[in-house]
Amino acid sequence: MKLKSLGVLLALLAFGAKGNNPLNLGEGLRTADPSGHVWNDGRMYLYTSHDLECQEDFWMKDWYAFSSSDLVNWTNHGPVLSVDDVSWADNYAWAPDAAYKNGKYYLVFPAGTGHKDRESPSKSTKWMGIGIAESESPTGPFKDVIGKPLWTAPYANDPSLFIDDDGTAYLYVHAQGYDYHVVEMADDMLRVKGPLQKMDMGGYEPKMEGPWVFKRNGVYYFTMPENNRILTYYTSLSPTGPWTYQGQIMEQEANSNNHHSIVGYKGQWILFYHRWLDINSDCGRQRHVAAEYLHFNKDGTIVPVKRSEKGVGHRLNNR
Ligand code: FUB
Repeated sequence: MKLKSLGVLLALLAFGAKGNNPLNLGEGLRTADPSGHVWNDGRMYLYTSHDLECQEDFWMKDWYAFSSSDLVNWTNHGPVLSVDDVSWADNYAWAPDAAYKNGKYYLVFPAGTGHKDRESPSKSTKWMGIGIAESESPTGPFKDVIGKPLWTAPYANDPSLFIDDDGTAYLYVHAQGYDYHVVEMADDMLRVKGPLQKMDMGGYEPKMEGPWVFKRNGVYYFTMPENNRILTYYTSLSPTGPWTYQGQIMEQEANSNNHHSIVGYKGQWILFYHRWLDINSDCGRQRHVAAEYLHFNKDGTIVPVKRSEKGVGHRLNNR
């Protein structure tokens, strides 16, 4: 009897030690740039980019969707859009985001053409723009209904949509000369309303990418990978600023980029992000999506988050 209990204890310890990070999204599947959303069916949906095995220079071809009700067991819904289905791009299927409006689901995605010449930058032909694809289902397939990018200049990527309580949709991007800008989407979500508008960031505008905005208790949070690596944030009483810089959410990992999203689920706040880990790889560290709980101080500031193996899945209010 004693031996049996010891066996159970050892099994539990071994299971617990493994933890839930990185997320089990599929054997051998390299995912990055997670965008988390909870739609009407109460499941968590994750939209990600997809690294080719041993990817170089972020040549990427398609976007994936996953869903879960416990953040531990994930259903892979497969690629929901590919650059093969986008007439104006053939590469750079980078960080996507999604939104639900007017009874439809939207996937906003960056994609592009050409190549980056790192030795002679003046010879680079790389260009990226933002597209918007539509579907009746959160798991696609999504269709590039307008058949062109939302704009051709400036060069832009890392789009992120925030829909406020009044239904207004705001698009934030990382764009050449247009970081810290925002533009409203037209009601049909297929056009932007006018030019990108510069936001007041309180005088602090470091290099950034991957903006993500969310709202909690009437406060808007503009979060980003500062210098493409350290997750930091600003707060405001409006989705368009003025913003006040608040500092770090998560420190950088070994000089590697990070990309994240923050979403409330079953009574907890969840931070999705990606890690660079060598897991059964022939080519060293590759990107893998992970998740952590995110906590707030009484004054609404964010408690800095540490990367863990345990991740999320426990503590969710499933009632
Ligand atoms: O995944 C390609 C690019 O790397 C993303 O668009 C950036 O945010 C960075 O994660």
